Amino acid sequence: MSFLTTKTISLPAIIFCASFFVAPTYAQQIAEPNYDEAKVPEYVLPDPLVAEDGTKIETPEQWRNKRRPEILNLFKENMFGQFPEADLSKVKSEETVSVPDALGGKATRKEIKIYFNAPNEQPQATVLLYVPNDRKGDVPVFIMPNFQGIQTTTDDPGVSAYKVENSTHNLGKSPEETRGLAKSRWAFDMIVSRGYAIATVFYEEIEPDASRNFTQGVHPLFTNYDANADDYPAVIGAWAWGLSRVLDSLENVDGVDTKKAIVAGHSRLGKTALWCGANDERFAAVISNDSGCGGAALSRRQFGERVDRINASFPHWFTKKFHEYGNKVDELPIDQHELIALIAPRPVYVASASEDLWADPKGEFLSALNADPVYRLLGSDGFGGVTEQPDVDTPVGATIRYHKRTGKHDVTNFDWEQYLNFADSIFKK
Ligand code: GTR
Repeated sequence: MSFLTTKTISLPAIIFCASFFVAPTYAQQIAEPNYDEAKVPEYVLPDPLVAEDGTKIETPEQWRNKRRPEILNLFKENMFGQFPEADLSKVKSEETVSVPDALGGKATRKEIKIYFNAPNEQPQATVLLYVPNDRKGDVPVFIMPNFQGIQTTTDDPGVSAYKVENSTHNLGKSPEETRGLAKSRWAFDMIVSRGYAIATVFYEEIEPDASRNFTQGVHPLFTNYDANADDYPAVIGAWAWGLSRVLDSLENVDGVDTKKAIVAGHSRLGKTALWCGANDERFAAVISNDSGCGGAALSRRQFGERVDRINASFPHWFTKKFHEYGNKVDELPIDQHELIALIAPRPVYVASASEDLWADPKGEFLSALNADPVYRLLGSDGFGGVTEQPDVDTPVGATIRYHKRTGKHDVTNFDWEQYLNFADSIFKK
Protein backbone atom coordinates (compact mmCIF):
# COMPACT_ATOMS: atom_id res chain seq x y z
CA MET A 1 0.00 0.00 0.00
CA SER A 2 2.16 2.76 -1.29
CA PHE A 3 0.07 5.55 0.18
CA LEU A 4 1.13 4.32 3.58
CA THR A 5 4.56 5.74 2.96
CA THR A 6 4.82 8.14 5.77
CA LYS A 7 5.72 11.74 6.19
CA THR A 8 7.01 13.41 9.27
CA ILE A 9 4.41 15.67 10.84
CA SER A 10 5.23 19.14 11.97
CA LEU A 11 7.13 19.74 15.18
CA PRO A 12 4.35 21.71 16.86
CA ALA A 13 1.97 18.81 16.23
CA ILE A 14 4.40 16.39 17.81
CA ILE A 15 4.84 18.63 20.80
CA PHE A 16 1.07 18.98 21.11
CA CYS A 17 0.62 15.23 21.12
CA ALA A 18 3.60 14.63 23.31
CA SER A 19 2.28 17.00 25.93
CA PHE A 20 -0.47 14.53 26.64
CA PHE A 21 0.93 11.13 25.85
CA VAL A 22 3.66 9.58 27.86
CA ALA A 23 5.01 7.53 24.97
CA PRO A 24 4.07 9.32 21.76
CA THR A 25 5.95 6.98 19.44
CA TYR A 26 2.83 6.40 17.34
CA ALA A 27 2.71 10.10 16.53
CA GLN A 28 6.10 10.46 14.95
CA GLN A 29 4.84 9.85 11.43
CA ILE A 30 1.49 9.95 9.74
CA ALA A 31 0.38 8.94 6.29
CA GLU A 32 -0.59 11.33 3.55
CA PRO A 33 -4.33 11.61 2.95
CA ASN A 34 -5.35 9.22 0.19
CA TYR A 35 -7.45 10.41 -2.75
CA ASP A 36 -6.89 7.42 -4.98
CA GLU A 37 -9.66 4.82 -4.99
CA ALA A 38 -7.17 2.28 -6.36
CA LYS A 39 -5.21 2.57 -3.14
CA VAL A 40 -8.12 1.71 -0.88
CA PRO A 41 -6.99 -1.55 0.72
CA GLU A 42 -9.02 -4.72 0.86
CA TYR A 43 -10.92 -4.77 4.09
CA VAL A 44 -13.54 -6.75 5.94
CA LEU A 45 -16.02 -4.81 8.00
CA PRO A 46 -17.03 -6.07 11.44
CA ASP A 47 -20.50 -7.61 11.13
CA PRO A 48 -22.99 -5.69 13.25
CA LEU A 49 -25.11 -8.83 13.41
CA VAL A 50 -22.44 -11.12 14.85
CA ALA A 51 -21.64 -10.65 18.53
CA GLU A 52 -18.11 -10.68 19.92
CA ASP A 53 -18.64 -14.27 21.12
CA GLY A 54 -19.69 -15.35 17.62
CA THR A 55 -23.45 -15.45 18.31
CA LYS A 56 -25.49 -14.59 15.25
CA ILE A 57 -27.94 -11.82 16.00
CA GLU A 58 -31.24 -12.94 14.54
CA THR A 59 -33.93 -11.17 16.55
CA PRO A 60 -34.65 -7.57 17.54
CA GLU A 61 -34.35 -8.68 21.19
CA GLN A 62 -30.85 -10.05 20.63
CA TRP A 63 -29.91 -6.78 18.97
CA ARG A 64 -31.41 -4.69 21.75
CA ASN A 65 -30.16 -6.72 24.70
CA LYS A 66 -26.88 -8.14 23.49
CA ARG A 67 -25.34 -6.67 20.37
CA ARG A 68 -26.39 -3.02 20.60
CA PRO A 69 -24.99 -2.57 24.14
CA GLU A 70 -21.84 -4.39 23.04
CA ILE A 71 -21.28 -2.09 20.03
CA LEU A 72 -22.07 1.00 22.10
CA ASN A 73 -19.45 -0.09 24.61
CA LEU A 74 -16.90 -0.80 21.91
CA PHE A 75 -17.34 2.77 20.64
CA LYS A 76 -16.93 4.06 24.18
CA GLU A 77 -13.86 1.98 24.91
CA ASN A 78 -12.11 2.50 21.61
CA MET A 79 -13.16 5.81 20.21
CA PHE A 80 -15.31 8.38 22.00
CA GLY A 81 -14.98 7.38 25.67
CA GLN A 82 -17.75 6.93 28.19
CA PHE A 83 -20.78 9.07 27.47
CA PRO A 84 -20.46 11.85 30.06
CA GLU A 85 -22.55 11.90 33.20
CA ALA A 86 -22.96 14.91 35.42
CA ASP A 87 -25.26 16.18 38.16
CA LEU A 88 -28.18 17.25 36.01
CA SER A 89 -29.89 18.93 38.96
CA LYS A 90 -27.27 21.64 38.50
CA VAL A 91 -28.07 22.21 34.86
CA LYS A 92 -30.58 25.04 34.61
CA SER A 93 -31.98 26.94 31.69
CA GLU A 94 -33.94 30.15 31.29
CA GLU A 95 -35.46 32.02 28.41
CA THR A 96 -33.71 35.38 28.19
CA VAL A 97 -35.07 36.73 24.89
CA SER A 98 -38.35 36.29 23.04
CA VAL A 99 -39.06 38.34 19.93
CA PRO A 100 -42.48 37.51 18.43
CA ASP A 101 -41.95 39.01 14.97
CA ALA A 102 -38.64 37.64 13.74
CA LEU A 103 -38.03 36.64 10.10
CA GLY A 104 -40.56 39.17 8.87
CA GLY A 105 -43.17 37.95 11.32
CA LYS A 106 -42.85 34.27 10.39
CA ALA A 107 -41.17 33.20 13.61
CA THR A 108 -40.67 33.84 17.26
CA ARG A 109 -36.98 34.14 17.98
CA LYS A 110 -35.84 33.15 21.42
CA GLU A 111 -32.60 32.85 23.31
CA ILE A 112 -32.30 30.31 26.07
CA LYS A 113 -29.38 30.36 28.48
CA ILE A 114 -28.11 27.07 29.79
CA TYR A 115 -26.08 27.15 33.00
CA PHE A 116 -24.28 23.84 33.20
CA ASN A 117 -23.24 24.20 36.85
CA ALA A 118 -25.84 26.49 38.41
CA PRO A 119 -25.79 28.64 40.42
CA ASN A 120 -22.36 29.32 38.91
CA GLU A 121 -22.46 31.54 35.83
CA GLN A 122 -19.91 29.39 34.00
CA PRO A 123 -19.89 27.29 31.99
CA GLN A 124 -22.92 28.57 30.12
CA ALA A 125 -24.26 28.48 26.58
CA THR A 126 -26.89 30.43 24.70
CA VAL A 127 -29.32 28.61 22.44
CA LEU A 128 -30.78 30.58 19.53
CA LEU A 129 -34.24 29.23 18.70
CA TYR A 130 -36.73 30.05 15.94
CA VAL A 131 -40.29 28.74 16.31
CA PRO A 132 -42.74 29.19 13.42
CA ASN A 133 -45.66 31.45 14.26
CA ASP A 134 -47.98 29.79 11.78
CA ARG A 135 -48.42 26.44 13.52
CA LYS A 136 -51.02 24.19 14.99
CA GLY A 137 -49.70 22.92 18.30
CA ASP A 138 -46.09 22.04 19.01
CA VAL A 139 -43.74 21.49 16.09
CA PRO A 140 -40.69 19.27 15.50
CA VAL A 141 -37.31 20.85 16.12
CA PHE A 142 -33.83 20.56 14.59
CA ILE A 143 -31.01 20.89 17.09
CA MET A 144 -27.79 21.72 15.29
CA PRO A 145 -24.67 23.26 16.82
CA ASN A 146 -22.85 26.06 15.00
CA PHE A 147 -19.15 26.66 14.48
CA GLN A 148 -18.61 30.31 15.25
CA GLY A 149 -21.31 31.74 17.54
CA ILE A 150 -25.04 32.34 17.20
CA GLN A 151 -24.45 35.84 15.81
CA THR A 152 -22.71 34.30 12.78
CA THR A 153 -25.87 32.44 11.74
CA THR A 154 -27.88 35.57 10.83
CA ASP A 155 -27.57 39.25 9.99
CA ASP A 156 -30.25 40.05 12.56
CA PRO A 157 -28.61 42.65 14.82
CA GLY A 158 -30.95 41.60 17.63
CA VAL A 159 -29.23 38.25 18.10
CA SER A 160 -26.81 38.39 21.02
CA ALA A 161 -23.11 38.25 20.27
CA TYR A 162 -20.82 36.84 22.91
CA LYS A 163 -17.12 36.74 23.41
CA VAL A 164 -16.37 33.13 24.28
CA GLU A 165 -13.40 32.46 26.52
CA ASN A 166 -10.73 30.26 24.87
CA SER A 167 -12.65 29.92 21.63
CA THR A 168 -10.45 28.79 18.75
CA HIS A 169 -12.54 30.58 16.09
CA ASN A 170 -12.43 34.15 14.79
CA LEU A 171 -9.35 34.98 16.77
CA GLY A 172 -8.69 38.68 16.85
CA LYS A 173 -12.23 39.59 15.79
CA SER A 174 -14.94 41.02 18.00
CA PRO A 175 -18.16 38.98 18.05
CA GLU A 176 -19.90 41.90 16.34
CA GLU A 177 -17.49 41.71 13.39
CA THR A 178 -18.55 38.12 12.76
CA ARG A 179 -22.28 38.75 12.57
CA GLY A 180 -23.89 36.89 9.68
CA LEU A 181 -20.71 35.35 8.32
CA ALA A 182 -22.08 31.79 8.33
CA LYS A 183 -25.65 32.72 7.42
CA SER A 184 -25.60 30.76 4.16
CA ARG A 185 -25.55 27.59 6.27
CA TRP A 186 -28.66 28.51 8.23
CA ALA A 187 -31.84 28.37 6.14
CA PHE A 188 -33.95 29.70 9.02
CA ASP A 189 -36.61 31.16 6.74
CA MET A 190 -37.05 27.94 4.77
CA ILE A 191 -37.10 25.85 7.95
CA VAL A 192 -39.80 27.83 9.73
CA SER A 193 -41.78 28.25 6.50
CA ARG A 194 -41.95 24.45 6.32
CA GLY A 195 -43.26 24.29 9.87
CA TYR A 196 -40.17 23.40 11.86
CA ALA A 197 -38.38 24.98 14.79
CA ILE A 198 -34.60 25.18 14.83
CA ALA A 199 -32.24 25.56 17.76
CA THR A 200 -28.53 26.23 17.47
CA VAL A 201 -25.76 26.60 20.02
CA PHE A 202 -22.10 27.57 19.60
CA TYR A 203 -20.26 24.31 20.23
CA GLU A 204 -17.30 25.96 21.95
CA GLU A 205 -19.61 27.37 24.60
CA ILE A 206 -20.08 23.75 25.62
CA GLU A 207 -16.34 23.15 25.52
CA PRO A 208 -13.49 24.84 23.63
CA ASP A 209 -12.12 22.87 20.69
CA ALA A 210 -8.71 23.26 22.08
CA SER A 211 -6.71 20.93 24.16
CA ARG A 212 -6.48 17.53 25.58
CA ASN A 213 -6.18 18.61 29.17
CA PHE A 214 -9.92 18.37 29.70
CA THR A 215 -10.12 21.17 32.22
CA GLN A 216 -12.25 23.57 30.21
CA GLY A 217 -15.95 23.95 29.48
CA VAL A 218 -18.21 21.23 30.81
CA HIS A 219 -15.50 18.58 31.20
CA PRO A 220 -14.80 19.23 34.90
CA LEU A 221 -18.49 18.58 35.64
CA PHE A 222 -18.36 14.96 34.49
CA THR A 223 -18.60 12.40 37.26
CA ASN A 224 -18.05 9.12 35.43
CA TYR A 225 -14.42 9.13 34.49
CA ASP A 226 -10.97 8.33 35.59
CA ALA A 227 -8.50 10.63 33.85
CA ASN A 228 -6.08 7.77 33.32
CA ALA A 229 -8.56 5.37 31.82
CA ASP A 230 -8.56 4.51 28.14
CA ASP A 231 -12.23 5.33 27.90
CA TYR A 232 -11.98 8.77 29.44
CA PRO A 233 -14.55 10.83 27.52
CA ALA A 234 -12.93 13.02 24.90
CA VAL A 235 -14.17 16.34 23.57
CA ILE A 236 -16.63 15.06 20.95
CA GLY A 237 -18.37 13.28 23.84
CA ALA A 238 -18.57 16.55 25.76
CA TRP A 239 -20.14 18.36 22.81
CA ALA A 240 -22.60 15.49 22.33
CA TRP A 241 -23.56 15.67 26.00
CA GLY A 242 -24.12 19.41 25.56
CA LEU A 243 -26.56 18.77 22.71
CA SER A 244 -28.58 16.56 25.03
CA ARG A 245 -28.72 19.51 27.44
CA VAL A 246 -30.00 21.70 24.61
CA LEU A 247 -32.81 19.18 24.17
CA ASP A 248 -33.54 19.39 27.92
CA SER A 249 -33.63 23.17 27.71
CA LEU A 250 -36.40 23.05 25.09
CA GLU A 251 -38.60 20.78 27.20
CA ASN A 252 -40.99 23.50 28.35
CA VAL A 253 -40.66 25.96 25.52
CA ASP A 254 -43.92 27.01 23.95
CA GLY A 255 -44.43 25.61 20.47
CA VAL A 256 -41.63 23.00 20.51
CA ASP A 257 -42.25 19.25 20.55
CA THR A 258 -39.14 17.69 22.05
CA LYS A 259 -40.42 14.21 21.22
CA LYS A 260 -39.86 15.22 17.61
CA ALA A 261 -36.26 16.42 17.85
CA ILE A 262 -33.67 15.79 15.16
CA VAL A 263 -30.02 16.20 16.10
CA ALA A 264 -27.94 17.42 13.17
CA GLY A 265 -24.35 18.48 12.64
CA HIS A 266 -21.84 19.42 10.00
CA SER A 267 -18.33 17.99 9.82
CA ARG A 268 -16.82 17.58 13.31
CA LEU A 269 -20.27 18.47 14.58
CA GLY A 270 -21.72 15.75 12.34
CA LYS A 271 -19.48 13.29 14.18
CA THR A 272 -20.87 14.82 17.37
CA ALA A 273 -24.50 14.52 16.21
CA LEU A 274 -24.03 10.83 15.37
CA TRP A 275 -22.49 10.10 18.76
CA CYS A 276 -25.18 12.11 20.52
CA GLY A 277 -27.98 10.34 18.67
CA ALA A 278 -26.42 6.93 19.33
CA ASN A 279 -26.45 7.58 23.06
CA ASP A 280 -29.49 9.76 23.60
CA GLU A 281 -32.42 7.86 22.22
CA ARG A 282 -34.77 10.74 22.92
CA PHE A 283 -33.65 12.11 19.56
CA ALA A 284 -36.15 10.92 16.98
CA ALA A 285 -33.66 11.15 14.09
CA VAL A 286 -30.08 12.11 13.26
CA ILE A 287 -28.46 14.03 10.40
CA SER A 288 -24.78 13.77 9.53
CA ASN A 289 -23.71 16.48 7.07
CA ASP A 290 -20.23 15.78 5.64
CA SER A 291 -19.08 14.20 8.92
CA GLY A 292 -16.23 12.25 7.34
CA CYS A 293 -13.51 10.44 9.27
CA GLY A 294 -14.63 9.57 12.79
CA GLY A 295 -18.22 10.28 11.70
CA ALA A 296 -20.01 8.48 8.89
CA ALA A 297 -16.95 7.53 6.79
CA LEU A 298 -15.63 4.00 7.11
CA SER A 299 -12.22 4.01 8.81
CA ARG A 300 -11.08 0.87 7.00
CA ARG A 301 -11.23 2.53 3.59
CA GLN A 302 -8.38 4.80 4.61
CA PHE A 303 -9.55 7.34 2.06
CA GLY A 304 -9.34 11.09 2.53
CA GLU A 305 -8.44 12.23 6.01
CA ARG A 306 -7.78 8.86 7.74
CA VAL A 307 -7.62 7.89 11.39
CA ASP A 308 -3.92 8.54 12.01
CA ARG A 309 -4.16 12.03 10.57
CA ILE A 310 -7.28 13.05 12.45
CA ASN A 311 -5.75 11.90 15.72
CA ALA A 312 -2.57 13.84 15.03
CA SER A 313 -4.45 17.01 14.06
CA PHE A 314 -7.16 16.85 16.71
CA PRO A 315 -5.78 14.77 19.56
CA HIS A 316 -8.54 15.92 21.90
CA TRP A 317 -11.51 14.65 19.86
CA PHE A 318 -11.14 10.94 20.59
CA THR A 319 -9.91 8.67 23.37
CA LYS A 320 -6.30 7.74 23.98
CA LYS A 321 -7.16 4.26 22.78
CA PHE A 322 -8.31 5.47 19.35
CA HIS A 323 -4.87 6.91 18.75
CA GLU A 324 -3.44 3.40 18.90
CA TYR A 325 -5.39 2.39 15.80
CA GLY A 326 -3.92 5.02 13.50
CA ASN A 327 -1.86 2.58 11.47
CA LYS A 328 -3.91 -0.51 12.14
CA VAL A 329 -7.51 0.40 11.50
CA ASP A 330 -8.22 -3.23 10.60
CA GLU A 331 -7.84 -4.01 14.28
CA LEU A 332 -10.61 -1.64 15.31
CA PRO A 333 -13.38 -3.84 16.74
CA ILE A 334 -15.93 -1.45 15.22
CA ASP A 335 -16.31 0.61 12.06
CA GLN A 336 -18.49 3.58 11.36
CA HIS A 337 -21.43 1.71 9.80
CA GLU A 338 -22.01 0.45 13.32
CA LEU A 339 -22.27 4.01 14.61
CA ILE A 340 -25.14 4.45 12.13
CA ALA A 341 -26.57 1.10 13.22
CA LEU A 342 -26.71 2.33 16.84
CA ILE A 343 -29.30 4.87 15.68
CA ALA A 344 -31.57 2.11 14.29
CA PRO A 345 -34.47 1.91 13.87
CA ARG A 346 -34.65 5.70 14.09
CA PRO A 347 -34.28 7.60 10.82
CA VAL A 348 -30.81 8.75 9.86
CA TYR A 349 -29.60 10.97 7.02
CA VAL A 350 -26.02 10.74 5.77
CA ALA A 351 -25.01 13.52 3.38
CA SER A 352 -21.81 14.06 1.42
CA ALA A 353 -20.51 16.68 -1.00
CA SER A 354 -18.87 15.82 -4.33
CA GLU A 355 -15.74 17.92 -3.80
CA ASP A 356 -15.35 16.91 -0.17
CA LEU A 357 -12.99 14.00 -0.78
CA TRP A 358 -11.33 14.69 2.57
CA ALA A 359 -14.55 13.34 4.15
CA ASP A 360 -14.73 10.33 1.78
CA PRO A 361 -18.22 10.52 0.25
CA LYS A 362 -18.06 6.89 -0.83
CA GLY A 363 -17.08 5.77 2.66
CA GLU A 364 -20.00 7.75 4.06
CA PHE A 365 -22.37 6.07 1.61
CA LEU A 366 -20.99 2.62 2.44
CA SER A 367 -21.57 3.20 6.14
CA ALA A 368 -25.21 3.94 5.48
CA LEU A 369 -25.45 0.86 3.25
CA ASN A 370 -23.80 -1.44 5.76
CA ALA A 371 -26.09 -0.28 8.56
CA ASP A 372 -29.08 -1.42 6.52
CA PRO A 373 -29.13 -5.07 7.79
CA VAL A 374 -29.64 -3.83 11.35
CA TYR A 375 -32.56 -1.64 10.29
CA ARG A 376 -34.05 -4.60 8.40
CA LEU A 377 -33.71 -6.86 11.43
CA LEU A 378 -35.68 -4.30 13.41
CA GLY A 379 -38.50 -4.34 10.84
CA SER A 380 -37.51 -1.06 9.18
CA ASP A 381 -37.32 -0.41 5.45
CA GLY A 382 -33.76 0.81 6.09
CA PHE A 383 -32.06 2.10 2.96
CA GLY A 384 -35.15 1.19 0.89
CA GLY A 385 -33.32 -1.18 -1.45
CA VAL A 386 -30.51 1.21 -2.38
CA THR A 387 -27.32 -0.65 -3.23
CA GLU A 388 -25.31 1.81 -5.35
CA GLN A 389 -24.04 5.26 -4.52
CA PRO A 390 -26.34 7.64 -6.44
CA ASP A 391 -25.33 10.37 -8.86
CA VAL A 392 -24.79 13.84 -7.49
CA ASP A 393 -27.83 15.74 -6.25
CA THR A 394 -29.99 12.62 -6.27
CA PRO A 395 -31.28 11.88 -2.78
CA VAL A 396 -32.00 8.20 -2.15
CA GLY A 397 -33.22 5.90 0.61
CA ALA A 398 -36.08 5.47 3.02
CA THR A 399 -35.50 5.42 6.78
CA ILE A 400 -31.78 5.63 6.02
CA ARG A 401 -31.21 8.40 3.46
CA TYR A 402 -28.22 9.61 1.54
CA HIS A 403 -27.22 12.27 -0.96
CA LYS A 404 -24.04 13.59 -2.51
CA ARG A 405 -24.52 17.26 -3.20
CA THR A 406 -22.50 18.98 -5.91
CA GLY A 407 -19.89 21.19 -4.34
CA LYS A 408 -17.66 21.59 -1.37
CA HIS A 409 -17.64 20.84 2.34
CA ASP A 410 -20.53 23.00 3.50
CA VAL A 411 -24.21 23.13 4.44
CA THR A 412 -26.39 24.60 1.71
CA ASN A 413 -30.04 25.20 0.90
CA PHE A 414 -29.98 22.00 -1.15
CA ASP A 415 -28.98 20.07 1.95
CA TRP A 416 -31.71 21.74 4.01
CA GLU A 417 -34.37 20.97 1.40
CA GLN A 418 -33.51 17.29 1.70
CA TYR A 419 -33.48 17.40 5.50
CA LEU A 420 -36.91 19.03 5.50
CA ASN A 421 -38.25 16.38 3.12
CA PHE A 422 -36.74 13.74 5.41
CA ALA A 423 -38.40 15.35 8.45
CA ASP A 424 -41.73 15.55 6.60
CA SER A 425 -41.55 11.83 5.92
CA ILE A 426 -40.79 11.06 9.56
CA PHE A 427 -43.41 13.29 11.08
CA LYS A 428 -45.99 12.68 8.30
CA LYS A 429 -46.39 16.29 7.42
C1 GTR B 1 -11.25 19.21 9.44
C2 GTR B 1 -11.17 17.83 9.99
C3 GTR B 1 -12.39 17.07 9.62
C4 GTR B 1 -13.65 17.86 9.86
C5 GTR B 1 -13.48 19.36 9.62
C6 GTR B 1 -14.53 20.26 10.21
O1 GTR B 1 -10.12 19.95 9.57
O2 GTR B 1 -10.03 17.22 9.48
O3 GTR B 1 -12.42 15.81 10.27
O4 GTR B 1 -14.14 17.61 11.10
O5 GTR B 1 -12.31 19.83 10.08
O6 GTR B 1 -15.03 20.07 11.30
O7 GTR B 1 -14.81 21.26 9.54
